[in-house]
Amino acid sequence: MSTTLSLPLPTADPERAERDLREHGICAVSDALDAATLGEVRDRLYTAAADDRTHGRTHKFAFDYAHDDTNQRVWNLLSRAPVFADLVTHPIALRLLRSALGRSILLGNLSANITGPGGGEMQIHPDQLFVPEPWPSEPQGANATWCVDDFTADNGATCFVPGSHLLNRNPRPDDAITAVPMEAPAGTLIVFDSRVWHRTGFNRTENGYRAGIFGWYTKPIYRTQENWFLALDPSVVQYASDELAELLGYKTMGFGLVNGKSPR
Ligand SMILES: O=C(O)CCC(=O)C(=O)O
Repeated sequence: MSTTLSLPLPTADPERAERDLREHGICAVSDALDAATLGEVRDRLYTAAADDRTHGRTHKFAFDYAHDDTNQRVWNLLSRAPVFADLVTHPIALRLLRSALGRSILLGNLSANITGPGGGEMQIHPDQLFVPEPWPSEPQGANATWCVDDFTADNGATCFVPGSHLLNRNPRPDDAITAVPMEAPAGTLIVFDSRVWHRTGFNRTENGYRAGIFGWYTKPIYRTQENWFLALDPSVVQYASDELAELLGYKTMGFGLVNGKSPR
Protein backbone atom coordinates (compact mmCIF):
# COMPACT_ATOMS: atom_id res chain seq x y z
CA MET A 1 0.00 0.00 0.00
CA SER A 2 1.43 3.38 -0.82
CA THR A 3 0.09 6.91 -0.81
CA THR A 4 1.76 10.02 -2.13
CA LEU A 5 0.21 12.33 0.40
CA SER A 6 2.04 13.76 3.39
CA LEU A 7 0.68 15.06 6.68
CA PRO A 8 -0.53 18.66 6.48
CA LEU A 9 1.07 21.33 8.66
CA PRO A 10 -0.99 23.07 11.35
CA THR A 11 -2.85 26.09 9.99
CA ALA A 12 -4.90 28.93 11.46
CA ASP A 13 -7.07 29.10 8.32
CA PRO A 14 -10.33 27.11 8.76
CA GLU A 15 -10.91 26.78 5.02
CA ARG A 16 -7.48 25.33 4.47
CA ALA A 17 -8.09 22.95 7.41
CA GLU A 18 -11.36 21.78 5.83
CA ARG A 19 -9.53 21.16 2.57
CA ASP A 20 -6.73 19.26 4.33
CA LEU A 21 -9.28 17.09 6.10
CA ARG A 22 -10.95 16.24 2.82
CA GLU A 23 -7.74 15.60 0.87
CA HIS A 24 -5.37 14.17 3.50
CA GLY A 25 -7.98 12.74 5.86
CA ILE A 26 -6.43 14.85 8.62
CA CYS A 27 -5.95 18.50 9.47
CA ALA A 28 -4.41 20.48 12.28
CA VAL A 29 -5.44 23.87 13.64
CA SER A 30 -2.69 25.83 15.36
CA ASP A 31 -3.31 27.57 18.71
CA ALA A 32 -6.88 26.29 18.90
CA LEU A 33 -6.70 26.62 22.70
CA ASP A 34 -5.58 29.83 24.40
CA ALA A 35 -2.95 29.56 27.13
CA ALA A 36 -5.42 29.86 30.03
CA THR A 37 -7.75 27.13 28.71
CA LEU A 38 -4.85 24.86 27.84
CA GLY A 39 -3.42 25.34 31.36
CA GLU A 40 -6.74 24.46 32.98
CA VAL A 41 -7.30 21.44 30.71
CA ARG A 42 -3.79 20.17 31.47
CA ASP A 43 -4.10 20.62 35.26
CA ARG A 44 -7.51 18.94 35.36
CA LEU A 45 -6.40 16.06 33.16
CA TYR A 46 -3.23 15.24 35.08
CA THR A 47 -5.11 15.58 38.38
CA ALA A 48 -7.78 13.15 37.15
CA ALA A 49 -5.07 10.75 35.95
CA ALA A 50 -3.34 10.87 39.35
CA ASP A 51 -6.68 10.33 41.17
CA ASP A 52 -7.40 7.29 39.01
CA ARG A 53 -3.99 5.80 39.82
CA THR A 54 -4.35 6.51 43.53
CA HIS A 55 -7.79 4.91 43.71
CA GLY A 56 -7.11 1.97 41.39
CA ARG A 57 -9.52 3.23 38.74
CA THR A 58 -7.27 2.85 35.72
CA HIS A 59 -8.27 0.34 33.15
CA LYS A 60 -7.26 -0.28 29.60
CA PHE A 61 -9.16 0.05 26.40
CA ALA A 62 -9.87 -3.28 24.68
CA PHE A 63 -7.73 -2.15 21.77
CA ASP A 64 -4.70 -1.44 23.98
CA TYR A 65 -3.88 -5.10 24.48
CA ALA A 66 -0.45 -4.67 22.92
CA HIS A 67 0.22 -1.63 25.05
CA ASP A 68 2.33 -1.69 28.18
CA ASP A 69 1.59 -0.24 31.58
CA THR A 70 3.23 3.08 30.79
CA ASN A 71 0.10 4.07 28.88
CA GLN A 72 -2.82 5.52 30.87
CA ARG A 73 -6.35 6.10 29.62
CA VAL A 74 -8.48 8.64 31.48
CA TRP A 75 -12.17 8.01 30.87
CA ASN A 76 -15.36 10.03 31.09
CA LEU A 77 -13.64 13.42 31.06
CA LEU A 78 -16.94 15.28 30.83
CA SER A 79 -17.70 14.20 34.38
CA ARG A 80 -14.28 15.35 35.66
CA ALA A 81 -14.45 19.16 35.14
CA PRO A 82 -16.61 21.69 33.25
CA VAL A 83 -13.69 22.83 31.07
CA PHE A 84 -13.86 19.54 29.13
CA ALA A 85 -17.34 20.46 27.87
CA ASP A 86 -15.76 23.51 26.23
CA LEU A 87 -13.59 21.20 24.15
CA VAL A 88 -16.58 19.15 23.00
CA THR A 89 -18.46 22.21 21.72
CA HIS A 90 -15.45 24.22 20.53
CA PRO A 91 -16.63 26.09 17.38
CA ILE A 92 -13.63 25.27 15.18
CA ALA A 93 -13.80 21.58 16.13
CA LEU A 94 -17.53 21.42 15.36
CA ARG A 95 -17.06 23.25 12.06
CA LEU A 96 -14.46 20.73 10.91
CA LEU A 97 -16.33 17.69 12.20
CA ARG A 98 -19.53 18.81 10.49
CA SER A 99 -17.68 19.48 7.25
CA ALA A 100 -16.81 15.76 7.25
CA LEU A 101 -19.95 14.24 8.79
CA GLY A 102 -22.84 16.62 8.11
CA ARG A 103 -24.80 18.84 10.52
CA SER A 104 -26.18 16.13 12.78
CA ILE A 105 -23.52 14.38 14.89
CA LEU A 106 -23.17 12.60 18.22
CA LEU A 107 -20.30 12.64 20.65
CA GLY A 108 -19.29 9.00 21.13
CA ASN A 109 -16.53 9.46 23.69
CA LEU A 110 -14.22 11.99 25.31
CA SER A 111 -11.18 10.39 26.90
CA ALA A 112 -7.47 10.97 27.22
CA ASN A 113 -4.51 8.82 26.37
CA ILE A 114 -1.24 9.57 28.17
CA THR A 115 1.89 7.84 26.92
CA GLY A 116 4.77 7.58 29.36
CA PRO A 117 8.54 7.05 28.99
CA GLY A 118 9.23 3.79 27.16
CA GLY A 119 5.61 3.43 26.03
CA GLY A 120 5.15 1.18 22.99
CA GLU A 121 3.13 1.63 19.84
CA MET A 122 -0.52 0.83 19.53
CA GLN A 123 -1.84 -1.46 16.80
CA ILE A 124 -2.53 0.42 13.55
CA HIS A 125 -6.27 0.91 13.02
CA PRO A 126 -8.97 3.17 11.62
CA ASP A 127 -11.57 4.39 14.13
CA GLN A 128 -14.55 3.03 12.16
CA LEU A 129 -13.24 -0.55 12.28
CA PHE A 130 -16.65 -1.70 13.58
CA VAL A 131 -18.37 -0.68 10.32
CA PRO A 132 -18.85 -3.76 8.09
CA GLU A 133 -17.03 -3.62 4.75
CA PRO A 134 -17.60 -2.48 2.06
CA TRP A 135 -17.65 0.90 3.76
CA PRO A 136 -19.91 3.72 2.59
CA SER A 137 -18.02 6.32 0.53
CA GLU A 138 -18.13 8.91 3.34
CA PRO A 139 -16.55 8.78 6.80
CA GLN A 140 -18.91 7.52 9.50
CA GLY A 141 -17.05 9.33 12.25
CA ALA A 142 -14.21 11.72 12.97
CA ASN A 143 -11.88 12.39 15.86
CA ALA A 144 -11.06 15.78 17.36
CA THR A 145 -7.75 15.38 19.19
CA TRP A 146 -6.51 18.06 21.56
CA CYS A 147 -2.74 18.16 22.06
CA VAL A 148 -2.42 18.75 25.81
CA ASP A 149 1.37 18.41 25.60
CA ASP A 150 3.59 18.99 22.60
CA PHE A 151 3.26 16.02 20.24
CA THR A 152 6.76 15.05 19.07
CA ALA A 153 8.24 12.12 17.17
CA ASP A 154 10.08 11.19 20.41
CA ASN A 155 7.27 11.34 22.93
CA GLY A 156 4.67 9.24 21.11
CA ALA A 157 2.88 11.69 18.79
CA THR A 158 0.02 9.90 17.06
CA CYS A 159 1.29 8.39 13.80
CA PHE A 160 -0.92 8.47 10.70
CA VAL A 161 -0.86 6.88 7.27
CA PRO A 162 -1.67 9.98 5.21
CA GLY A 163 -4.33 9.45 2.57
CA SER A 164 -5.32 6.00 3.89
CA HIS A 165 -8.93 7.26 4.13
CA LEU A 166 -8.99 7.05 0.32
CA LEU A 167 -8.51 3.26 0.49
CA ASN A 168 -11.82 3.15 2.36
CA ARG A 169 -11.09 -0.14 4.19
CA ASN A 170 -9.38 -1.69 7.19
CA PRO A 171 -5.65 -2.45 6.98
CA ARG A 172 -4.80 -6.00 5.90
CA PRO A 173 -1.91 -8.18 7.04
CA ASP A 174 -0.06 -7.78 3.71
CA ASP A 175 -0.24 -3.96 3.65
CA ALA A 176 3.21 -2.33 3.87
CA ILE A 177 2.45 0.49 6.24
CA THR A 178 4.41 3.70 6.80
CA ALA A 179 2.93 5.78 9.58
CA VAL A 180 4.18 9.34 10.05
CA PRO A 181 4.18 11.13 13.45
CA MET A 182 1.94 14.19 13.56
CA GLU A 183 4.15 16.67 15.39
CA ALA A 184 2.32 19.66 16.83
CA PRO A 185 2.64 22.04 19.77
CA ALA A 186 0.37 21.82 22.82
CA GLY A 187 -2.88 23.66 22.14
CA THR A 188 -3.16 22.31 18.58
CA LEU A 189 -6.38 20.64 17.47
CA ILE A 190 -6.00 17.67 15.13
CA VAL A 191 -9.13 16.42 13.35
CA PHE A 192 -9.08 13.19 11.42
CA ASP A 193 -11.46 11.12 9.33
CA SER A 194 -12.48 7.81 10.95
CA ARG A 195 -11.08 5.85 7.99
CA VAL A 196 -7.50 7.07 8.45
CA TRP A 197 -5.13 4.41 9.78
CA HIS A 198 -3.23 5.54 12.84
CA ARG A 199 -1.67 4.50 16.15
CA THR A 200 -0.05 5.93 19.26
CA GLY A 201 3.68 6.35 18.57
CA PHE A 202 6.61 5.05 20.64
CA ASN A 203 7.52 7.22 23.60
CA ARG A 204 11.32 7.13 23.48
CA THR A 205 11.87 9.82 26.10
CA GLU A 206 13.35 9.19 29.54
CA ASN A 207 10.83 11.25 31.44
CA GLY A 208 8.39 12.82 28.98
CA TYR A 209 4.62 12.34 29.04
CA ARG A 210 2.36 13.01 26.06
CA ALA A 211 -1.27 13.61 26.85
CA GLY A 212 -3.87 13.84 24.11
CA ILE A 213 -7.63 14.22 24.56
CA PHE A 214 -9.64 12.34 21.97
CA GLY A 215 -13.17 13.44 21.14
CA TRP A 216 -14.85 10.76 19.05
CA TYR A 217 -17.90 11.87 17.02
CA THR A 218 -20.12 9.91 14.65
CA LYS A 219 -23.06 10.26 12.37
CA PRO A 220 -26.16 9.97 14.58
CA ILE A 221 -27.06 6.43 13.51
CA TYR A 222 -24.25 4.92 15.61
CA ARG A 223 -24.33 3.89 19.23
CA THR A 224 -22.06 6.03 21.41
CA GLN A 225 -18.90 4.37 22.67
CA GLU A 226 -19.39 5.74 26.19
CA ASN A 227 -22.91 5.14 27.50
CA TRP A 228 -23.68 8.76 28.45
CA PHE A 229 -26.99 7.91 30.14
CA LEU A 230 -25.15 5.74 32.68
CA ALA A 231 -21.72 7.36 32.77
CA LEU A 232 -22.32 11.10 33.08
CA ASP A 233 -22.38 12.93 36.36
CA PRO A 234 -25.96 14.38 36.46
CA SER A 235 -24.59 17.93 36.79
CA VAL A 236 -23.14 17.68 33.27
CA VAL A 237 -26.63 17.21 31.85
CA GLN A 238 -28.13 19.81 34.20
CA TYR A 239 -25.70 22.51 33.03
CA ALA A 240 -25.32 21.35 29.40
CA SER A 241 -25.83 23.98 26.71
CA ASP A 242 -28.37 23.03 24.01
CA GLU A 243 -25.43 22.23 21.74
CA LEU A 244 -23.85 19.85 24.24
CA ALA A 245 -27.23 18.25 25.06
CA GLU A 246 -27.70 17.57 21.36
CA LEU A 247 -24.22 16.08 20.97
CA LEU A 248 -24.92 13.77 23.92
CA GLY A 249 -28.31 12.63 22.64
CA TYR A 250 -30.36 14.44 25.33
CA LYS A 251 -31.89 16.82 22.78
CA THR A 252 -32.92 15.11 19.60
CA MET A 253 -35.15 15.35 16.58
CA GLY A 254 -34.45 11.78 15.50
CA PHE A 255 -33.39 8.68 17.41
CA GLY A 256 -33.54 8.59 21.20
CA LEU A 257 -36.98 10.14 21.68
CA VAL A 258 -38.95 9.64 24.90
CA ASN A 259 -42.64 9.01 24.14
CA GLY A 260 -42.13 10.60 20.74
CA LYS A 261 -40.56 13.77 22.13
CA SER A 262 -37.08 15.10 22.70
CA PRO A 263 -36.04 14.38 26.32
CA ARG A 264 -35.32 18.11 26.72
O1 LIG B 1 -2.88 7.91 21.66
C1 LIG B 1 -2.88 8.10 20.46
O2 LIG B 1 -2.03 8.79 19.92
C2 LIG B 1 -3.91 7.45 19.57
C3 LIG B 1 -5.03 6.77 20.31
C4 LIG B 1 -5.93 6.03 19.40
O3 LIG B 1 -5.66 5.83 18.25
C5 LIG B 1 -7.20 5.49 19.89
O4 LIG B 1 -7.52 5.65 21.06
O5 LIG B 1 -7.94 4.89 19.08
